Amino acid sequence: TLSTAPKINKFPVDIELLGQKYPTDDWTNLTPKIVSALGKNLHTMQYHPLSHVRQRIVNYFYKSFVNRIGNPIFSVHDNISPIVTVTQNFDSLMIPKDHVSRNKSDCYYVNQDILLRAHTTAHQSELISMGLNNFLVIGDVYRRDEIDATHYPIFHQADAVRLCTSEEVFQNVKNSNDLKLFEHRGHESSEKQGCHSLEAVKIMEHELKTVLIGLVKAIFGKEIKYQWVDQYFPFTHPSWELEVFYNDKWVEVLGCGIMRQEILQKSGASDRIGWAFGLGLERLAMCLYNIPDIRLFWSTDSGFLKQFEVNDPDTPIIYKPVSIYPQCCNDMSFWIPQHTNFTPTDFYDLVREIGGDTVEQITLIDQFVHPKTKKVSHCYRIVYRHMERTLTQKEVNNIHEKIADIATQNLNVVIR
Ligand code: FA5
Ligand code: MG
Repeated sequence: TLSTAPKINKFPVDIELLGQKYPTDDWTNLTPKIVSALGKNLHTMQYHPLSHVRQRIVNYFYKSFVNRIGNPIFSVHDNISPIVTVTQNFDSLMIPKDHVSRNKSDCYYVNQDILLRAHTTAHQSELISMGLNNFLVIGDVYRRDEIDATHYPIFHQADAVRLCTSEEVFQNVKNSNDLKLFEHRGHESSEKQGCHSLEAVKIMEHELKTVLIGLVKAIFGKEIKYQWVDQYFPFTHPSWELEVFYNDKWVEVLGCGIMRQEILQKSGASDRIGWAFGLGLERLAMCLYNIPDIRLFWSTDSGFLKQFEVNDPDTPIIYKPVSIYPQCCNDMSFWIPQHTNFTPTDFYDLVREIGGDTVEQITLIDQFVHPKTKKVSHCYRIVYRHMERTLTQKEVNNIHEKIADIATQNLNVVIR
């Protein structure tokens, strides 16, 4: 018998994501919240803490790997669409058909063939097929997970791949003519894949671990305590995780390993050996800036974002918690007096004097010159927030009016 029950679906038959339509089916499990996060690209948003961490990773790779004439050899891909095929995310990485990570309960599926990438590793075999040997992929990734201080269904990863020829691997070994990358009829062991020579794997492993320790030291400083933990990934062998000691706890920051040779063979790079890693930007940023909760990265609260407004991503910043009480924004516009040396800082000082600790932030949001009178107008946004209690609108209005009065008297401005 035909079922007459209507199909319950949160979305219409087609769903539009990043400007493109996709059919839905009974695999579709996107939620409106996830859909609305697509395209936010926090990792490339100016001044965002995740963008500073991205920049520091990129700078480290640009500096550490240069060719003979001093140019960086790693290419950076931070703008690849997170909407990928099941083939990209799983099959191309030899993830078994019945692996738990493919479950509907773990991923956000657009339909049975398409999902939001669960890791930036999803792009590696395609980029290798394009002929790239050294590259970084940085972007947003999506996993169905609990929401707590360290887990969020959207986070950001940076993946790296480095492929080397036999000459490159053995270039620093004397009399290395008889050394080879590959071994015929070898056996897989805990140390290596069957097809690899032990000497090639050990040199690659050493470079990989040296690069990653250098990276965490470049980010956290020379004193950082770390440890390697053996791990399993379907797409690398051997594989490791790197943990750093932070706030009396070991925190896992990345997974890495020697790439499965089958992946290189299928992507047209069978004459090379490769290493790869994937790390979480939020994990690094939380340790680096002392950010206690992963949800804060999604904050649009200017009290959070303002703290990261620096041009140099190496600037040391320690996050200061924003009060949990709500903000209250009031704007103030005035004509500034002509023929005086009024500066915005004069006004900032006055506001701080009168508003005291209820003022969290002041920003000059607009200025213009009147076409006829040539008078200059400034508009300031004042953000009020008390650290210990909720301010009433009436209280805020009183302070705001007092600021207007005193500015009129002391700075000769004319409120508009
Ligand atoms: C991976 O995603 C592998 N693709 C990494 C990899 C790439 C290994 C290339 C080998 C070669 P994993 O699921 O462990 O592995 O995630 C990698 C990193 O992402 C973790 O170490 C962690 O820093 C971060 N991460 C994982 N899950 C979350 C989460 N729910 N919230 C925030 N960060 C997370
Ligand atoms: Mg892991």
